[in-house]
Amino acid sequence: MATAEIMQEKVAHPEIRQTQCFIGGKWLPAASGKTFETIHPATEEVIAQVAEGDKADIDLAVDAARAQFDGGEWSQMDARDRGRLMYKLADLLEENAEELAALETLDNGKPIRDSRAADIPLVIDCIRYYAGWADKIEGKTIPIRGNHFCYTRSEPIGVVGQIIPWNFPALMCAWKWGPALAAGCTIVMKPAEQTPLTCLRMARLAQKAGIPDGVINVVPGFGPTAGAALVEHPRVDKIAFTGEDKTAKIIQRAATDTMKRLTFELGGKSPNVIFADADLEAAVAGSHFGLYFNQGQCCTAGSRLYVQASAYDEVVDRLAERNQARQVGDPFDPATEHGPQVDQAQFDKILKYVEYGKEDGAKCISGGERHGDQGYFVQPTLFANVTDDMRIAREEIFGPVLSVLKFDDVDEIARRANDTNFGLAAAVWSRDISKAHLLASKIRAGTVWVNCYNVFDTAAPFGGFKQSGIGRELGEAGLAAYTENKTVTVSLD
Ligand code: TXE
Repeated sequence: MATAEIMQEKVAHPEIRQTQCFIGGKWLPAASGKTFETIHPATEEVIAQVAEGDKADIDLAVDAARAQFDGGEWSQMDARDRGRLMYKLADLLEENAEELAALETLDNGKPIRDSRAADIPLVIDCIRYYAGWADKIEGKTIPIRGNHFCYTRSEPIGVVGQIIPWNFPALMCAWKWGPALAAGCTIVMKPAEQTPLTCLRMARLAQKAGIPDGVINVVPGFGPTAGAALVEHPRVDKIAFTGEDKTAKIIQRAATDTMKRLTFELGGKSPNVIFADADLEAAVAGSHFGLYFNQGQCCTAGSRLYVQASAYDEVVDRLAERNQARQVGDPFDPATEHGPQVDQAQFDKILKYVEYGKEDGAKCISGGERHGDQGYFVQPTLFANVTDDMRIAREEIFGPVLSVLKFDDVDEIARRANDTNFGLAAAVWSRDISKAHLLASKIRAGTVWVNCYNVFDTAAPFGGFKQSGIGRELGEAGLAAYTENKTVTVSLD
């Protein structure tokens, strides 16, 4: 069979191997015996029953993580050997990449071409990148006054609770495990209830890689039960959370009494600005990708597209053409570009916003309906004539709904781009490099892309200004979020 034909063949559904809690190296049912269903979003079929962890399971997992941190094998291990185990994990992830990609597509619904080309390669890259950091976390010597020798140590923060969402389940797992393991922390992770399967599979591969039992623990379950128990636990030192800003505020309040360290990576309403002097073909392609990639379920989604007045109509027309051509359908078909939303709740939320757009007077140029009659598919939707006060221009939709707004000059666009409580990402498209740099400096966001969109690299820090988050992930900054700084001062008298 020719290679091209193999590429076009539908990918088979993978076997589901791990569905229980992973605690202290053991695979255990929930203490309550309860399970919950996880479904395939393209067909709404139940694909597995997963252990429904709660407080008792979190308690056991924290005990296991504490035992490794407080004097266990992990705490005694040379940093370079921690790195070696992480390299081994990255190799095993690579060997099992095809299975992991299929599992991600089954649980989340994202097209297999994306899981294969983006999610899983980025997972491997992240673990490998942080493996290299393990033995390079250094302190300083400081010339203080008097006859003293003063130095700092970067020590692991301790047992970390990690709570992740469903939009990039395996990748969010890697973003959290990578820096935590490199720093020498131990982990209790709660994956999203919609998508627990790749995280559990990755835990099995970590076990095979030889990462000692209890260093990584995974407790699947729901937010207000398992998640809340982790946040409130007195022997957990830090919570790293990715999800909705409302949930982060609940976590912030619940973590007050134990004064846990908190890092948050939250939502956005990212402005994407196209000047009339941009390469419009590239700007349209990048803006289309910047919103519709992953069915719009990206915290960085460029959901407010501002186009300079003289280019406005042309950009809207070209975006509409791309939407017509977009292949929506079975995510296991390698030709599919656009799969279903993750679940009924997200599907309902998105269609509600489509109605808001119509009610508020925006012009629906393409899409605006459910696709088909099975699964949580929403057509790629494009609204023109959107104004800043409309709900579709202000609130995070987290779906394939693009709002196109008009602007005239640079000063006006900086003010409008910043008129939001969010500050995660932004983009500028222009051939005038000074103008692009000027606007990049004025936009209050953690990431600004110039003449590109959604370019992520494990080495570059990522996170939000304002209510898009606290702290940074990835790069050296992401590592710092898993260490405590200790100052040691020695008398030389
Ligand atoms: O998020 P939640 P949901 C945004 C997006 C989406 C909306 C709702 O706009 O439409 O959030 O999605 C756990 N204590 N983002 O409801 O609830 C939960 O179990 C501890 C943006 O899925 O924040 C899951 O593991 N944990 C975002 C995780 O938090 C709790 C990605 C995220 O779920 C908890 C996802 C609690 N009280 C959604 N309640 C991004 N920034 O990428 C829930 N959780």
